[in-house]
Amino acid sequence: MTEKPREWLREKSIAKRILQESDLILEVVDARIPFETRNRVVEELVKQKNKDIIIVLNKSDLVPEDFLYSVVEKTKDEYPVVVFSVHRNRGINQLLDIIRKLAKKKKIIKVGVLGYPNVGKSSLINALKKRKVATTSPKPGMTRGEQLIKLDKNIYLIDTPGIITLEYREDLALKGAYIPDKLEFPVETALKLIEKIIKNRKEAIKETYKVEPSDDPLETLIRIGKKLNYRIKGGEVDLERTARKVLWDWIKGNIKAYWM
Ligand SMILES: Nc1nc2c(ncn2[C@@H]2O[C@H](COP(=O)(O)OP(=O)(O)O)[C@@H](O)[C@H]2O)c(=O)[nH]1
Ligand SMILES: [Mg+2]
Repeated sequence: MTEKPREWLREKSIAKRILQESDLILEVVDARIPFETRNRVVEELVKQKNKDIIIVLNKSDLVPEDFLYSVVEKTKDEYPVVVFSVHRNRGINQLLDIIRKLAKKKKIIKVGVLGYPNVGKSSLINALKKRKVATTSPKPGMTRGEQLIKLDKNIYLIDTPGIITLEYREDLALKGAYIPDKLEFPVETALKLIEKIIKNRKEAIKETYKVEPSDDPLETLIRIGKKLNYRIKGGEVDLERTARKVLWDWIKGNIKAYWM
């Protein structure tokens, strides 16, 4: 179940190199789980290097305004924060203004775009550029290597693969940052996710699967599997298949749950 330490070192060195090169860091987070998708290790490195950082709350279209407001209130004393949605074209001009203001003081600036896999880094770059230059995908981990993208004559954006620090795959999957099909025990992870959803926004289960959520995550998973008619031989619910489906729905933003 443990991630190889080597993985961690490689990712950390990518983060370090990008921080070295960048004048400004955009830390892109998933607005549904804004604190879980912030990476304190990366933030600490940014602080050490005295670089500017902006938290970008992407996928804001998936959460209500009052939730966004609370997140901004809780974040803004520590870092500047921009509410963003690639899908709704929200926050683009605000972010461009901030970047351009900073660029005025310098000949050339490089903006490093960091964040967990699948938070929308490449989509955000395309939105800022107003055309498709970076590869996007609903599958976590699709951006390989770094990509330098020219925004203005003196502004460059650096697209990066998601920065993963030492974390269990299960935890990454909960953040939408790991492909569910590669999980050894998807049921375990799906149960953890369902538990969080039940605790924070039960209705989301009903909205997505048209089943009544139970307070018990396993019972809820079974109800979802029955509704989807995912069965194994003999008629029992196919828990693994149901678990993967739930995890994919979470990644794709089909489940409208969110928490601090
Ligand atoms: N709902 C929603 N989905 C988004 C938004 N931005 C990106 N996505 C989706 O998130 C997935 C991952 O996007 P991508 O840019 O490849 O993420 P990256 O791995 O961080 O570069 C894609 O399926 C996008 O369509 C957004 O503002 N709202
Ligand atoms: Mg990408």
